Formats: sequence, structure tokens, C-alpha cells
Amino acid sequence: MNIGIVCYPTFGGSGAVATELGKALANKGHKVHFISYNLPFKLNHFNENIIYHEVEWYEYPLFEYQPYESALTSKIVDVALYETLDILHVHYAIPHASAAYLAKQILHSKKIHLPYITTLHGTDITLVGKDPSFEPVIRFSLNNSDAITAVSKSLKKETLQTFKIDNNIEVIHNFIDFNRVQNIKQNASCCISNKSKNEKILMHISNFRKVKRIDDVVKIFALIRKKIPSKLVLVGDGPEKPFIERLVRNLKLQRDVIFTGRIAEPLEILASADLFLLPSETESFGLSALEAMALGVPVISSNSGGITEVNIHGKTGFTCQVGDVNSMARYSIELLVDAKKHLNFSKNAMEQAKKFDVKNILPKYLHLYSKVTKQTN
Ligand code: GMT
Repeated sequence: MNIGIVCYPTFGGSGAVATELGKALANKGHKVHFISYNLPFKLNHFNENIIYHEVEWYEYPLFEYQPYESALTSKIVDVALYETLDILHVHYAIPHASAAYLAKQILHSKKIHLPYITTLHGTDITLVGKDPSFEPVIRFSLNNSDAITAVSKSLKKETLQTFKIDNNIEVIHNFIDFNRVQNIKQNASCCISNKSKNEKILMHISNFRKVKRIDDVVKIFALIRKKIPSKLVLVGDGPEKPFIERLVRNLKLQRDVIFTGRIAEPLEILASADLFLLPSETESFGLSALEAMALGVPVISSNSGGITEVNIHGKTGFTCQVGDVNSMARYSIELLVDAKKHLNFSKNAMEQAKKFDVKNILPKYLHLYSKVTKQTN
């Protein structure tokens, strides 16, 4: 198949999932056309079945805001015409679903049929999409999608509660390549060279947005460190970074908190962690938690959104109410002081992560592609 994938190129779960899906499809022999305004951050190796099409910008002084959606629509039409796309798969509804809808209509006027699938990732529904400035457009472009998928049951439920959707929403969970993760784990060395033997490593990875509650990560760490010698590794960057740096200094933790900045492939560093912390306000899925679990790292997280479909309380880690840093610290300490318990949780985490192996998830997307192209041809 000739598959078009539209996604954000920036550091974030939706772009990561879209790119890994594209790579997996390309490895199965499909031609995958990525359409975005920059090279997706995970698209870092040559693959003859992957082509990147950049959305071109037209600078003009009249535009205070660039009309990105129009530029994207034109690029989709261009790629569909010249690469004869069979299907278009857009990741993150805003503005990708409405651009896909308009491109479909333009192509229809040229007697070309291009079905599109919209995959909902989370904040496109739970934060941004709810805003009245987007709601009618999102609802319309979702209702006109040839198929909609959501990355968790919780996101599906929230979408149905938020929008009047007449279309079916299929849940297709996010995935990891379990074998690749195991290879990385086997070859990884500890990310902190001067770490003393009894010191533990807590880790958090994100795009440092408010929704991630990184201040809670630091507060949990402060409580753990009172009892257990430990270091906190914060991987990523984003708008919250200056506040978090200040909080770390105010709590006098700077000697034990490491800010790595953005790392496109964080699995190697993640393999050194003893625990992964994800206390987010909401998380439609929590891809970074799944990556940690695949490496055998138990997760301490909030219990909001779809994260409880990934992290199982009392088995692969612990899930607590949003903002309950005391319980999160207590559970962390419980695991860090008991090597046997930690090992059990680590094994359970890997077993649970295996369920989300690409081998189990890719066929679901392929089945949907084939259903949609057959239905609409
Ligand atoms: O907020 C982020 O972490 C980025 C965001 C995105 O759309 O890029 O992530 C969302 O999609 C990921 C991939 O499906 C999910 O794993 C994240 O849980 C989800 N983030 C939120 O719901 C806050």
C-alpha cells in the first residue's frame, strides 16, 4: 500500500507513535509518505520505503499567523496525486483531521478517492480540542473520517463524552518493539558514571508541559531522598523547565537532579532507572511509562486517563490520585527498599509491556487500512 502519514515532528508521543508505526509499515514492504513541517524527530535512519514530504511555508507580512492548515492540505493533495496514495492516516486531530477532510474533497473533485483515518492521541481531545475555538471543526472532521482510532479505552470514552460523534471509535493501543527494547537493555550501561552502589535512580521523561506535573516529580523525589540515597534524572525539555530548575534549587536538590535535555532515543538512558515517575494531570496512554516497563522499570504514576490500562496498580507499579505526592513517595520507597519486591514488579512490568508489542498492534492498523480501502473503493 501507499500510505500517507501526517504527524507533528516535535518531541511528543503522537509524533513518536506515528513515526514508529510508519517504520513498522515500511519494514513490511509498504511505501510510507510522511507529511509534516519538519522531519519527525524519530525519523533518523534511511529506509528506502520511507519518503518525507515537507509542508512548505509561504512568508508574507500580512500573515500574523501562518495558514498552516492550508499549506498542509495542499501538500496532502500534491502527495496523493503524485504518489498515488491509497490511504491517509493523520495523527492528532488538530489541525490534521480537517486538513485531511478538505484534501479529500479537493481530490474528489478530481475524481480521486482518498480515505482518511484519524488517530486521537490525547491532548487533541482532553485539553485543546475541548476549547470552543476548535470544537465544531474537530467534531465535523471526526464524523467525516473514514475511521477513527483512540490510543486507549479511556480516551475513547472521553471523546464520546466531549463530542457528539456518530462514527465508531476503535481502540488501538500504543505499542513498543519489545525485541528492540530488549537489545537496548542488554547493551546499555549506567547513565550516571559516578553513582555509588547503593544509590537509586528515579527517572521522568516528557516534553515538560504543565500537564506532566513535573513539580510533583521533584516533590516525590525530595521525599524519597530523605530516606534513600538517590538521583533524579529528568529527560526532556519544554515550557516548565525554568520553573522546575528553580524548584530544584529552592529545595536544595541540585546536586542530585540531572537535567539531560531532549534525547531523541531515551531508551538507553531509561534502562538505568530503578523507577519511572509519571504523576501527570491526565495521560491518554503514557507511552514513556510503557517504554520504561518494557525495560523492566516499575512505574509510579497518577491514575488518571488511560495510564491505568498500561500500569497495573500493585503489579507493574503503583497508581495514585493526581497530586498525591505522599502516596507516590511511599510506594516508591516500598519498592526501592525491597529488592525481591522490586524484581517481581520489574518482571510483571515486562510481561505487561509484551502485550503492547508491535507484533500484536500492527495487524490491527493493517486490518483497519484494508477495511477502509475496501469499504470506500
Ligand atoms: O503530552 C504529550 O505527552 C504529548 C502528546 C502528543 O500528542 O504528542 O502525548 C499524547 O499522546 C501520546 C501518544 O499516543 C500518549 O502516550 C500520551 O499519553 C498523550 N499525552 C497526554 O494525554 C497528556
